[in-house]
Formats: sequence, C-alpha cells, structure tokens
Amino acid sequence: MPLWVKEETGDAFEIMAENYEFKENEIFCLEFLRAASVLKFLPFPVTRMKDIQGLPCMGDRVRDVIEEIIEEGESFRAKEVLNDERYKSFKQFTSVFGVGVKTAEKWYRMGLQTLEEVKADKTLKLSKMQKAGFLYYEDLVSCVTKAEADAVSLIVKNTVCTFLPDALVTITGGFRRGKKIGHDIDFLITSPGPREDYELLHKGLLLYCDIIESTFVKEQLPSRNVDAMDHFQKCFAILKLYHPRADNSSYNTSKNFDMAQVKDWKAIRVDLVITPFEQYAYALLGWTGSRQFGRDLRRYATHERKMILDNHALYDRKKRIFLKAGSEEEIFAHLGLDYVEPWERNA
Ligand code: DCT
Ligand code: MG
Repeated sequence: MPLWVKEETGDAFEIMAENYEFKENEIFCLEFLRAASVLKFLPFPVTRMKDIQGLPCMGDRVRDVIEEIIEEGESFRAKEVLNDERYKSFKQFTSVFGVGVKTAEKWYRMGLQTLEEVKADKTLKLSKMQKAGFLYYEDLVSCVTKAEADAVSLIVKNTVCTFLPDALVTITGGFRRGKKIGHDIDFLITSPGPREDYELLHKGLLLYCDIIESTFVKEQLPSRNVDAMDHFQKCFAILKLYHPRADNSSYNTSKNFDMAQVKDWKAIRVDLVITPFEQYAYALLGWTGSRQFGRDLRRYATHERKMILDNHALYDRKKRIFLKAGSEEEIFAHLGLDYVEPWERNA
C-alpha cells in the first residue's frame, strides 16, 4: 500500500523491526515484520483504523504506528529511529559482510560510531570475513541484479558440472521468488550419485570462501525452532564476476588506455548450499524463502498438522514417521495445502 511506503525512507514497519533487531528484542521485531507482511498484501488501502479491524498481527505498538501514518501521513516513531545515533551506527556496521548485531554492539560500546572510525581503529581484531567485507565493501552494498545472478548462475553451473556431471544446481532465495535485485545469490547443489568432494568450492573464482561443514545427524528430528540454522554443508563466498565486454577493440587500439586502472569485475556475495539428494525438496522450500513465508509454514505445520518441518525433513508426530518428498508440490500436499508458487511466497 503506497500509504505505508515512503520512497526515501523505506517502510516504517521495517525500520521499527530493524531497530528492535538491533536491540536484540526478537519478539517486537517479529511483531513489526508480521504486520508489514499483512499490510503489504491487503487488497485495499488503509485509510481509517477501522480498516485494520480483525486483521492478525495488529498489536498495540503496531496500531500506534498505523495511527500516526493515517493522521500525519508518516510515522514520527519511525523517523525518530532513523535519526537515532545508535540505529545509524548499527545500520552502518551491519552493512559490512561478517558483521552482525553482536559485533555492532561491541563496536558501539567502544565508542565507535561510523565505519571510518572502525577502519581507522588499528586495535580492532577483524575476522577474515569482516576483512573481506571491508575490502569489497562498495561492491557488496550495491545490489545484485537479475542479469548478474544469471551470469553467476552459468559460472557456478559450469564449474560444478566439471566436478559432478550429474549435479543439479538451482538458484534459490529472492531470485527464485522473481525478485529483480538481491543482496546475494543463493544456490542449492545436489547430486543423485554418491557424494564425492567439495573441492569445487575452492576453485579459482572465489575471492573469499568460508566453508561450514555439515552437522546433520542421520534420522535427527526436524528442529522446532523456526529460526534455527539448518545443518547442510555450505559456503558463504564472494565471487569475482567479470563484466561482460561485447567489444574490446577499443582496449587494444587506444595506446594510452591503462588496463590496470580499470576494475573490470564486481565482487558478488554467493551462498552455496550442498544437500543430500533425498533432502533436496525440503532444502529448496526452505532456501527459496521468504524468511517470513518459511516461518509461517513451519508454524502452520506445528500447530495445525502436528508435524515438524525444517530444511531437511517433515516429521509426522502422530504417525511417528518422516514424510518423503521429491518435490515442493509433495511437501505442500503432505501439509494439506495447495501449492504456492515461488513468486507468491514473498510474504
Ligand atoms: N534461509 C534459511 N536458512 C538460513 C538462511 C536463509 O533457510 N540460514 C532461507 C530463508 C530465505 C532464503 O534462505 C534466502 O535467504 P536470504 O538470501 O537472506 O534472503 P533473500 O530472500 O534471498 O533476500 P536477499 O535479496 O536479501 O538475498
Ligand atoms: Mg538471497
């Protein structure tokens, strides 16, 4: 609804949610995120408080913000957050790859407020991930486009297939949901044959790579925590994507052209997730997101079906069996739900 979104400031609810995230207040954070999804998909504009009567996720804090927007056209609470020093510092700090709320908190407590101050402080011990985050900062904060995602997809597929010829490589995350831009590109990799090596994750094209080994234990029950990390082997990487050059004749003919000064590549954040073949459908459903859609689906499974769903499996607690699925359609069917297309999972 246009009412809720101001181009220059973003969504008031997302700002409120983020501020609570920075304060590690998960309950209030989720309250605003849920409200944002409910309002985003309302088929009518909200112009009076009566319009939100009976809607889910409209707690007092949320209603206060809605009331401000109805009366003033914008939320002064959200504006106050945007001008808050702590929020501004956390926003900058967490924009660096490898910096989460915990690190931001630490830096802020040390009296640091801007990224320049962090960079200038030589006493700080940065992790390998954070060093890469600063090194490629400009590239990484600029969004990944669909065209870049397609180019990276080709590279990843080609590379993976030289090692695992029958591998299945699928783009997940926001791009699978039809988004035109993203902050990273997510891939799922699986292969029906026996697992061989993860050497493919180490080959030349990676500027940075952090491999997390699989912690999956056979027959383990799905996690009940809707925000728990999964146990797949994965690699948080930064890939060097060279810009396509249709015609490079000008590079050759211009004598004064100094190739060394032209940066002809962009650093791109890529998540590679390796899954066993029989868990692929569950991993695909989980990694396609959105995060909120995944949470809602898992909550539905728990409360309405007495089942536990995570990125690995679906467990029926009444029958005490794992439900096998070879496709996302089968998972929705197990849950007694109509299939929801990836592009309809944005809330
Ligand atoms: N996900 C998950 N477990 C994780 C991380 C993510 O199941 N540990 C799921 C939730 C959403 C999806 O994977 C992709 O995550 P993101 O890349 O963070 O989100 P996105 O929807 O792709 O959005 P963005 O454009 O910001 O990348
Ligand atoms: Mg993503």
